[in-house]
Amino acid sequence: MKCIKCKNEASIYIRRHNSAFCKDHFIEYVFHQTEKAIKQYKMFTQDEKILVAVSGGKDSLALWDILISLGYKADGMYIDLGIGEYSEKSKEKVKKYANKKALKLHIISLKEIYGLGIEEIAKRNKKVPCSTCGVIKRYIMNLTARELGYNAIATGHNLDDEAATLLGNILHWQIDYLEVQEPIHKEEGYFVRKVKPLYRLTEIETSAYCIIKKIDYIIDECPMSHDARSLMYKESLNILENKSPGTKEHFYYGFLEKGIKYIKRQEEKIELKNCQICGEPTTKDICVFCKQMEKAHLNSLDIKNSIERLKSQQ
Ligand code: Q46
Ligand code: ZN
Ligand code: ZN
Repeated sequence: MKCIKCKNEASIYIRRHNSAFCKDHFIEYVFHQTEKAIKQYKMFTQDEKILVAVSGGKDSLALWDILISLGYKADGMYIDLGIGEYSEKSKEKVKKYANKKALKLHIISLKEIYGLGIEEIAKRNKKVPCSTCGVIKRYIMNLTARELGYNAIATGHNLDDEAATLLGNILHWQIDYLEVQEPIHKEEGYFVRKVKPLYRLTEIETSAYCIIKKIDYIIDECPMSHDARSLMYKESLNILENKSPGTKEHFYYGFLEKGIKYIKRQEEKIELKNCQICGEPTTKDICVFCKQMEKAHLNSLDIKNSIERLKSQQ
């Protein structure tokens, strides 16, 4: 098979576009798809500062590398969740990448702050690890980005992730979630803008990008991940994609172009107060993060103080 651009031997075939590319033109394709996503949703500009949430996996490291290659000002943020060997290995991959490229990387470690990892914290507040983890990660990312002056938080969600989430949300008619399934959440008060610049690329493409660019990423999944449903949705979509290439893309892009406008309700102004413990915005008296930490007998302000320390080291 020949590359559609230069007619040299192709290295990768993208079935849904019926296109084959050599290595160089595949990288160009990846850049083009990412730029298209950034421009279409006005995610950020070359002058803005972006904080990339890096986990050590293929998607987030590819995202960081793509943004830097495209000339964006992107720093990394790694949250060490204290999940044994998995966290150690993934942290090493992220540090290795940042050092190699001489990029700025912020690290917040739960174990260092609390002496506990996510599993123990979740056990203490009687929640499953992923729900505790989600709350903690969102809180830390937002606070760090805001305090350190970033304009946007970028995450490595890809087309497979977004299509699977969309399928799950439709199967259960989760209107509240469907309304916010665009690849951008604009900034709101104290909440920093959140964007997903890789929503036009599949996970096979982000892995291929890392392999071609020799980016060393962690292949293992987080051992806490037991989300059988999301895996099932991904597998179902893969069956459809195999039979009819382009299904995932049509499904998600079609939703963005045609479907979401019927679902989005008039934006109601939600009254935000300041959390009585940490001062962060919340609809309740105490924010969900502080509630969780209170239940786990941990001081939520310790996180704020660590972020203050990061700020003073700037
Ligand atoms: S890191 Fe955290 Fe994920 Fe691990 S504990 Fe669950 S949410 S699976 S993306
Ligand atoms: Zn080529
Ligand atoms: Zn709070």
